[in-house]
Amino acid sequence: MAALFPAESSSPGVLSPGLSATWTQLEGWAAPLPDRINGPASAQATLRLFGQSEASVRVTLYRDHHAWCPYCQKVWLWLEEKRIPYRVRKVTMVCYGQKESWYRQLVPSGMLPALELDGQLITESDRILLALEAAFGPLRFAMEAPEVLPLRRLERLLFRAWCQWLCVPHRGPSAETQAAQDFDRMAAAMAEVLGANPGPFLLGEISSADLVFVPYVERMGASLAYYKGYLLRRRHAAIDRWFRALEERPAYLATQSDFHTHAHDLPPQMGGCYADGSPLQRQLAQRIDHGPWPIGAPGEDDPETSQAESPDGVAVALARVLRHRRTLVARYGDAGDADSFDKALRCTLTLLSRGTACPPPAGTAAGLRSLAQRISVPRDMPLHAARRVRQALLQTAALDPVAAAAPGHPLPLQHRRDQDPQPFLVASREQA
Ligand SMILES: N[C@@H](CCC(=O)N[C@@H](CS)C(=O)NCC(=O)O)C(=O)O
Repeated sequence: MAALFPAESSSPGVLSPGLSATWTQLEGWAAPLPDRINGPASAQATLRLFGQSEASVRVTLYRDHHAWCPYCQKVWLWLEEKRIPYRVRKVTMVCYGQKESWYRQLVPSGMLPALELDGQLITESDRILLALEAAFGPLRFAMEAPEVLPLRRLERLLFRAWCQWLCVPHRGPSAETQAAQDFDRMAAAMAEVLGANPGPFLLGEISSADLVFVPYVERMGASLAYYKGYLLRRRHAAIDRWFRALEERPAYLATQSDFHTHAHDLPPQMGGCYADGSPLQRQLAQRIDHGPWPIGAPGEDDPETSQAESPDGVAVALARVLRHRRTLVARYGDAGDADSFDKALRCTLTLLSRGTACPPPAGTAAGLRSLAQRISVPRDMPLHAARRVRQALLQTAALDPVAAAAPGHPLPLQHRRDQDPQPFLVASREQA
């Protein structure tokens, strides 16, 4: 049995092929904690000051733990773009677990987002933005400016056309084609507005109008690639240009998810997402789930992002996994044999950070594959880091000496309680 397990390396920086690094070595290679309070925006931040004093904070944003709620993303982006100091309190969405009772006392419906401004509680994302505009001024154009109102209506029409295409099951090919054309026409209407401006944004420079479109257009791009084989950014150059301009902005990068996360979080939220089963759709879905990433053909633009990985991408990915390593071992390992998954995770991180392949203990492939399917962007880490971690998990699983092909636990379609944040929160409190 011992021969199946990689030995542990004892030297601080050098690894022989097949050896797994120790936790101490891995910690030495991880990126240091970033300055979440005054540095670039981050999904993990709970206080943002933008160089101001803590006493200046007038705003608390209540948003979901999962960093998935589209209405929360809109408000979150607005605060970041305007550089308004704020606190974050995170709440569980019903789809992921039990809603916190303290939040139900504050907001009986349990709906997110909510925001406290100078002690006043406000719900409904558009009402929140109006209140923020009244207190801090608009983000270039106000939500009710005559330039913005027709764009907000266009966003709703685009949203409806997306739902009609994505979320209606079992219709014939001609109705499917019609729904695709209807969506494409609405996307073309957005592209036309973008094309009418000299700048890349809807009204030239970034404004509240763009923030209204961001959350769902991001979800449209991801879900239509996965379920319909339709690449929104390739199809509409002006929308690609808009995303490229957004991806130059640290505020957007911190809130941006990826195709994999959205493709699997949307079905329970939307009441189902339906694949068209075309060869292109199946090929893209396979790549989104199993890589390799980026999912485009070599030499083509990456359909998910225009941003190259940062030089410390691997060290960031490593730091994010290390933060939760004990909880990950407890959740994805075999209850009676935590040691095996501990080693499997170290093998994965050794491959990730040193490029040294390391066979995991026998029988750990299913846990590694389950974890690969549950890395969530931006909740856990940024897009490029998630690709690295998923790839290392899948490559390590394939080296399992007895169960190399074992599949991971399937992702649920009706809920995502497999993503319950509670165990991670308990562990974070214990570490603090
Ligand atoms: N019209 C509301 C919609 C908010 C909404 O639908 N929020 C969802 C999350 S995206 C929610 O909180 N659902 C309850 C839950 O999932 O726990 C707004 O604009 O704020």
